[in-house]
Amino acid sequence: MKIGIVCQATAGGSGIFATELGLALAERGNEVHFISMEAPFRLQKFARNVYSHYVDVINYPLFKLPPYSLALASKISEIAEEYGLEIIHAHYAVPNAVAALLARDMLPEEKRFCLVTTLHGTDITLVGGHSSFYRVTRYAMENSCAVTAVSDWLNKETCREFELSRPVRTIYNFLDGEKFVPRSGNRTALAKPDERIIMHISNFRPVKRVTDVVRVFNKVQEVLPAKLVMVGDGPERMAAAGVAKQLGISDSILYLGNCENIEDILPCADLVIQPSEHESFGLVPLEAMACEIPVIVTASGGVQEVVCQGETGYLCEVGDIETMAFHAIELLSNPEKAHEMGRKGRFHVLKHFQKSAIVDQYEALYHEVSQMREKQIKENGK
Ligand code: GMT
Repeated sequence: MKIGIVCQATAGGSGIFATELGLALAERGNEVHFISMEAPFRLQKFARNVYSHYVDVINYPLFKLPPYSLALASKISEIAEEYGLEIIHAHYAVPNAVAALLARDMLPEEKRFCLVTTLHGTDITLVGGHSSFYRVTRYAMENSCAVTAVSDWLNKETCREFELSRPVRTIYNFLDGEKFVPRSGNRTALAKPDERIIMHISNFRPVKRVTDVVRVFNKVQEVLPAKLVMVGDGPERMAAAGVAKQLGISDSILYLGNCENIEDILPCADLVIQPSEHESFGLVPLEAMACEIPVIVTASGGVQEVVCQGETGYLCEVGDIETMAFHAIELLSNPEKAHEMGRKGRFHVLKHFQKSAIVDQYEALYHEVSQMREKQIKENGK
């Protein structure tokens, strides 16, 4: 099929997942066109059947903010027409799905594509729920050919918050189990031989509660030698650094910034911690589990469908520093237990979040919506 993937280019789970999905679809022989502001984070330079198109936004002085959504809509429409795209798969409702709807309406009837919208989390919980975006988010969902959510939790949240007249389907995110594998990483580049490594990976937005990471780490390093490795960047990085300074532990923390080769860094960790306010899925814990690393996450959102309590990691209450630190110390001082949990984690990931099974679900959905559209065209022509 000819498929357009519209996604965020910045380092964030939705763009990363959209990139992995697009590459997987291209490997299966589909023609995949990425449409985004710039090269999506983690998109390789060249891959067979993959094309990239970037949106031009002019910054005319009359505008306080350049209208990116309109330029995106024009680009989607242009590419869909030029390449005869059958499907546009928008990741993140605003502005991607909304722009795709406008793009579809700009095309003549016979050239219109089917729009599949995948909700990733903050597009519903933080952005879509806000009064400035509520109506437009709802409109995008009601007018897509199909809407999917990355967890049952997000599915339910969406239906509750938006009272949609149509069902949302859950399709979990997947992970490439051959890319994320347990192996001995280059630990010496990150810590001394006797230090245990706690890792946090995120885009350092307020929802990630990165200062909790530092506070948990502080309690751990009081008990055993440890290093905190922070991967990623974002608005809360300075807050994390500030708390570390107050606690006098700045020297025990490494900030690596954004890294594309997470699969090389993750295996160096002994434990991954993600103490988010909520997490609609949790790609990072999934990646960690695939590398056989136990995880500590918060029992809030769809991540509860990803991590099994006491089996593949620990789910703690949001903000419960004491319990998170307790489990971190327990795991770091008992490598056998941590290893057993890690092993179960990888097994769980390969069983429930396997790439091929989930790409099958998306392909089946594309075929289903295409057939529905053909049927509709025939009926209209009668
Ligand atoms: O907030 C982020 O971490 C980025 C955000 C995004 O849309 O880029 O991530 C969301 O989508 C990911 C991929 O589906 C999920 O794994 C994350 O759980 C989700 N983030 C939140 O719900 C906070």
